[in-house]
Amino acid sequence: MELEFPIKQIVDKNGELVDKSYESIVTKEMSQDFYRHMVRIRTLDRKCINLQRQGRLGTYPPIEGQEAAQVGSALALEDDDWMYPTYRDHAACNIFAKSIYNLSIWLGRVEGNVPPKGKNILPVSVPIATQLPIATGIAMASKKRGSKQAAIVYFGDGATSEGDFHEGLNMASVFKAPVVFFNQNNGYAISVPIWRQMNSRTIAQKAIAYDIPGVRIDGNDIFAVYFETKKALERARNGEGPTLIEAVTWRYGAHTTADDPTKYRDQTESEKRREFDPITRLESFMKQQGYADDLWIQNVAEEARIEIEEVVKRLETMPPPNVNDMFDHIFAVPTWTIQEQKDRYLRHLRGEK
Ligand SMILES: Cc1ncc(C[n+]2csc(CCOP(=O)(O)OP(=O)(O)O)c2C)c(N)n1
Ligand SMILES: [Mg+2]
Repeated sequence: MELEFPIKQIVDKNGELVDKSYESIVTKEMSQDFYRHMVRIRTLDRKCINLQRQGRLGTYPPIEGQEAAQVGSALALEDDDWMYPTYRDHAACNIFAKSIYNLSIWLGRVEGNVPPKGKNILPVSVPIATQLPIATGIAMASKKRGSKQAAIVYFGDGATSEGDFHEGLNMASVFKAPVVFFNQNNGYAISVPIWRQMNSRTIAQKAIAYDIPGVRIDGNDIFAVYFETKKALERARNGEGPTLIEAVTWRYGAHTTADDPTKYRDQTESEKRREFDPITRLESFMKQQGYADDLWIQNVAEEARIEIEEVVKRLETMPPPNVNDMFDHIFAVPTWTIQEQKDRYLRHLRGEK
């Protein structure tokens, strides 16, 4: 199966352009743009971990290592496409939205789930895989309306063991829904390594069951991510139906800041994966091509640092979360069960029985 679903790569871990058919397609401008976005995201991610450690942010799911998968796929979308993210896809959201709008999710504020006007980004899905059938529905609706909007839905390796994964893919295949199923295989579902939750050798091969294309890509090669996602979106827009993309990547750090990865894996082994890092790889490629030098790289880092400091400043002027929000944004009119929970909780906060 690994042979039938080889990992597609355009630039290898040493920054070598291995797929020469992209020679004139991968430009200086594109490389610089991709690099800048990945550095912004890594700076933001590291900042968030520090803020959490200082008690200035709630539990936070880090993404370090997955920057290429998220930035590359988000940049492949058209402005009015639909995106359905999970809790780990804040990079994809911010890049697609062209604005860092969602940090306050980790402070319990609803604004973090509200994208800039005109951007079709759903609130992050925490219940694993539940977003897949919904994304299929969104794509079917777009097709029914005769629009050219496609949908992309993100999910992890662990999500492929849920029924919703199979329901989403089957329905999308049957109705030729214009949806791209974008899987980030980061090796783990919290503490469970991929080999303990499935016998399949790849995630891409699961597409066979639904007779849709399954593409396995190097998720740390931003060019492979960008171009394969673009192709899948094109197929969707042309009425050819869904595609399953497996972006093979790695999460260096913890599942969330509430998790201790040393309890289930050797972190020195994890750190060795930096050999395949998406940012250093692009940096080597750009230096080899003469697209970047140390001064340019330093400037990008400094610009990112300044931008993220500003984002944090804005974040910290927000008022504390409103407890009503927890109950008020699930249904337009709350069910009696939610109303009861809300009343009980508010009574509790007032110190009443
Ligand atoms: C339906 C459901 N079951 C269990 C959980 C608890 N849970 C939260 S994250 C997670 C692991 C998901 O792993 P994966 O899909 O690989 O995504 P990753 O966190 O690696 O991005 C689990 C089991 C949940 N949120 N929802
Ligand atoms: Mg995972």
